[in-house]
Amino acid sequence: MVSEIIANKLSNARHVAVLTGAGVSAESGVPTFRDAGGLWAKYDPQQLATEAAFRADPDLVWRWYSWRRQLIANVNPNPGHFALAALHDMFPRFSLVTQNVDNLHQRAGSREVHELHGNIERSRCMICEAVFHGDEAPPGEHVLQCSCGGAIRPDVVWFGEQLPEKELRFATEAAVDCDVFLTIGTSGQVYPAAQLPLIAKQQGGAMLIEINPEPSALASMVDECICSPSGEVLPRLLDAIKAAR
Ligand code: BJW
Ligand code: ZN
Repeated sequence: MVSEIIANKLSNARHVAVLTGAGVSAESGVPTFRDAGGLWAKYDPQQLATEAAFRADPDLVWRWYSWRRQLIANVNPNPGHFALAALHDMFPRFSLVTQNVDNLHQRAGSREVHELHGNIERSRCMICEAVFHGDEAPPGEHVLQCSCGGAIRPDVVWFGEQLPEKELRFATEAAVDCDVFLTIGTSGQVYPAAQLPLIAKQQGGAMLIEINPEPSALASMVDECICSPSGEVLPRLLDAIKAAR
């Protein structure tokens, strides 16, 4: 499953950068977006994941995010998350960038997680930008109001919104600097995150490795694909790197 080429390249790497997507949490029981049976097969992103949708029907959007927050609170990190946390200390530099909002990397022990699309446990006021953590803005049927009168929204990045500038800058710089870039469990369809593997390869000359049971939009540009679930691949990758040293 993990070839000698990949194990050797990784065991000698100076800087490994990782981009994760919803697929890394699939084996924890968190639905992905674009797979058959994924969230966007059942729900319309235009009605749930845009600012216009929230303004049109804040309760609907709040309820949907409340349901997802509760689902996520009741699952656990899987062996893929734990292996990524263990990989952190194995290289001179290791950068973990995620599109996920589910906190599962942090719960598995990853210390520095760069979240491109926010975090579902956080909420923020539409007017004064006050931030609320966890049960400071608990899940429920109706959208909550800030003391300033503004509606409180999930602190995630919806379509048409800018990604957090600092995190995107970090991710871009890591892509340029790394010598191995791992793209794991993402369909590679959402920009600007999907640009990062290309930047790593074209600007940084990195080796691009994908871990995904299905070919993604990035498949034609990757150097190696390990085409199996990340919860199975990542623990083996960790063992293979240890064995190659
Ligand atoms: C497994 C597995 C297992 C299964 N193991 N793998 C350039 C070109 C075209 C469009 C655009 C462009 N630039 C910008 C856009 C527009 C838009 C966009 O990209 N649209 C495309 C969809 C067409 N982008 C944006 O709007 C972004 N903002 C932006 O660009 O702002 C610029 C701007 C400029 C000027 C003014 C204003 C703005 C924002 C994007 C925000 C995305 N938000 C979401 C929701 C977050 C909150 C929430 O969770 O509700 O983020 S959408 C959703 O998609 C979520 C994800 O993070 C994101 C990516 O999905 P991901 O992670 O790849 O999941 P899936 O489901 O797609 O794939 C799962 C994969 O896992 C599959 O491949 C499976 O095979 C695999 N898998 N089991 C490993 N066990
Ligand atoms: Zn406020």
